Amino acid sequence: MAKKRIFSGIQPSGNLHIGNYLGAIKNWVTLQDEYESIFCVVDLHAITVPQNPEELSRKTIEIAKICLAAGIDPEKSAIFIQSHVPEHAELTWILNTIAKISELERMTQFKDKAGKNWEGVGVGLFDYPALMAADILLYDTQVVPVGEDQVQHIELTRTLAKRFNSKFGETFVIPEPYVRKEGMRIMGLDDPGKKMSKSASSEYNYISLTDDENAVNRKIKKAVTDSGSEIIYSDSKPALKNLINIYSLFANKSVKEIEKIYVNKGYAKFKNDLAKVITGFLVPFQRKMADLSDKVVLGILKKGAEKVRPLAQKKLQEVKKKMGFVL
Ligand code: ATP
Ligand code: LTN
Repeated sequence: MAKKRIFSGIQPSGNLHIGNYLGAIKNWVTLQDEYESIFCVVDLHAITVPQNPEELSRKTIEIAKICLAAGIDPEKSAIFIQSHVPEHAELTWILNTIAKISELERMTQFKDKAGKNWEGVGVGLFDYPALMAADILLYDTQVVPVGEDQVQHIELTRTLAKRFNSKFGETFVIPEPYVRKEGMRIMGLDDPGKKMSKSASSEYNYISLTDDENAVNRKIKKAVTDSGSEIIYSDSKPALKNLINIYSLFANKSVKEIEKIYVNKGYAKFKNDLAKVITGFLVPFQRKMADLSDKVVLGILKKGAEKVRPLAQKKLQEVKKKMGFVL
């Protein structure tokens, strides 16, 4: 039986943290064996908020390095830069004519990012979900692995695909979101009520993928905990629950196993080991990143674009033909 196809994207902006890794990239690495996988560095999405040009190109390569060092295998998966396949932008324009203002206005991410005075906000930020729909629909994607926060965008993608199909005839595959439970939401180390975020005001909120051993130790030591001294996984102990989740994902141990190890051991020992588990991942990961040259990475990204472009071209031709464009 043919493998199902997945597509996912990641923005080349900000400093990636372990939440991004555990919530997104780690899942991609696992999924690439089971699915035909396409991964995209979404630079066109990044410019929906102002970007410094040098920074954008540096980050684009850096994100690709992160994916490769984390285990995305270019022999198994295609990894490429969104703007290298111009069909993404062209299909976005077409989908713009199908999407409704009221649908885009409802998007939580837009409301969060645009704030109250959204009349002055760029149109690109408003239109972000249409570009994301184009990414997904160009490749007959069946499954879209994403964090919980992106599910609303996939639902909109499904709506647009169905609307197009019913107006112009069967064209797009209707994609399903795929959200892995444990990695779903890593919370801030300084505030387990909010997700770990690169835009947090304190560096004690997150562990960056570029943090060294010292920084990891410092941040884990300072991470807030709940009252009591037992290591138990419970909704009534949100800070500890988050730390156990992080431990579990990095050490590939179940929550139950972790609870068992720390019976009568207390927070100090648990935190000490957690810091070790995290650096145990970060040190070899950072070494692999350092070993990848910009040139090699760009070569891989260009090859990835060559691999997927024919699929995108074919789908876009089909769309244009159905809509009545002269080809
Ligand atoms: P910001 O918080 O600054 O808005 P971000 O850190 O959420 O940005 P994105 O670029 O929006 O980063 O997300 C990249 C990927 O990482 C997405 O798939 C998103 O769902 C996932 N992700 C981001 N933060 C977390 C988190 N705290 N826990 C799990 N997954 C996360
Ligand atoms: N919006 C997503 C990134 C993204 C994406 C996509 C994910 C852009 N295009 C297509 C899945 C499929 C984010 O911010 N994580």
